[in-house]
Amino acid sequence: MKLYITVPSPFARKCRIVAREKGLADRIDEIAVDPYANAPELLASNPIVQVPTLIADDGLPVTDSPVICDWLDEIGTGARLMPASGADRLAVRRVETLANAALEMGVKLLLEMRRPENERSPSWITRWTGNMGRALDALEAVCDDPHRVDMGTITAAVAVTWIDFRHPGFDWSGGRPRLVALREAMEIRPSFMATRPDA
Ligand SMILES: N[C@@H](CCC(=O)N[C@@H](CS)C(=O)NCC(=O)O)C(=O)O
Repeated sequence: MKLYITVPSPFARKCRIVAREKGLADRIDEIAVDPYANAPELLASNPIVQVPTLIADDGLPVTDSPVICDWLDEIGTGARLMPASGADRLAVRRVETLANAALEMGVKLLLEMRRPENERSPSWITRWTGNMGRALDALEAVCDDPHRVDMGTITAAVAVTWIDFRHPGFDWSGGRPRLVALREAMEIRPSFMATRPDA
């Protein structure tokens, strides 16, 4: 399999972590590409030219990190990171979705901040920042065990590390001790240490 990535992308990092947690690292070639330059191999497999994009064993592309991670969870070894059904599945999905929401707001904010100063919208910046903070507050409320490893907690830890990396002026940790503890516990796992966004 091939996985198109950028090293800083939190969505790609999540897939790389899941691949390692599920014993699939040796089966996946990670290929760094520049989505913003419309890297031809990425453009050929993903119409919206985003990383991560997985080329599965059948040669067909799989896009969107939750879908890629679901597939890796299914074909890999070890305990399921996403429970197969029922209330447990919904609980993990809730955490995953909140973490993704925080990330999506963080990416919108980053892109806004990268525009020339005279083109930036103060009202969008306020909105994306507020949404990102509220998503983190909601995550704080549900991440009650820093040592649980599943698709939700992996996404939450990836999200706070990326927000800290890309938005160093944003106080993600103040008043969020559970997220601090979760990040500390997760970032010492080999899968996290091998995929640091600042590598
Ligand atoms: N919903 C997507 C989001 C992926 C995404 O936003 N990727 C960014 C990098 S962090 C990207 O490729 N941006 C390039 C672009 O949108 O043109 C996922 O979960 O995989």
